[in-house]
Amino acid sequence: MGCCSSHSHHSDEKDSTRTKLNVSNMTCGGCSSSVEKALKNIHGVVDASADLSTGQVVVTHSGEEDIISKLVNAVAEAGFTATVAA
Ligand SMILES: [Cu+2]
Repeated sequence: MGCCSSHSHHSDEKDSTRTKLNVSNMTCGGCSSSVEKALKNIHGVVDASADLSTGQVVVTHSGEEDIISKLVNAVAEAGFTATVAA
């Protein structure tokens, strides 16, 4: 016990994953901020950053299995269509 001096983890950050979503019909800053807001409301989402020019949203989130469908559903509820980018 207590032998791991090199073992300093910063809680959640290590487990976070990034997923890129392609979101259709975001046409202005209002659209991208509603999408970001919808995503950030999901438990497990750390950050969401939408880029209007590419239509892509980069989401930083925890590694839960079902979170991807939560992301897609939240975007749908905000009135947009999201697909997971390759
Ligand atoms: Cu808009």
